[in-house]
Amino acid sequence: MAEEEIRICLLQNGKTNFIQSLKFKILAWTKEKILKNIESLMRDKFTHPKEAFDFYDEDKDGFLTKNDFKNLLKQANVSILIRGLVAEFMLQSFDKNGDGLVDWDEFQGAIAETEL
Ligand SMILES: [Ca+2]
Ligand SMILES: [Ca+2]
Repeated sequence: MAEEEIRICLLQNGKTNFIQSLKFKILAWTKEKILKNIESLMRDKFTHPKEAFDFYDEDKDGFLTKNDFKNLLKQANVSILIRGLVAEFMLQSFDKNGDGLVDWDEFQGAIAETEL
């Protein structure tokens, strides 16, 4: 899904439906494109996923936050228009114990699932 389609989606839907619909489109789009962008980012920049994890864990407390994911998405060239929603989605899908943070085990597990 192209950014243009997201904009059209924004225009076509009323305010009530729009977040829901946008989220749905992003879910479909995420797996296709964003993960590919992240995959190439990881390949270009890091030799091991742990390196990536440590890099984005800016305060080195062993957890990634929503902001850390936003930084990652920024470097993966994800548009600022959808970065917040995608970061939220990534956080929710990576965070297995629901504490709102992603630790190394959760990160590693999510990466294994997506075959990055
Ligand atoms: Ca941290
Ligand atoms: Ca967690």
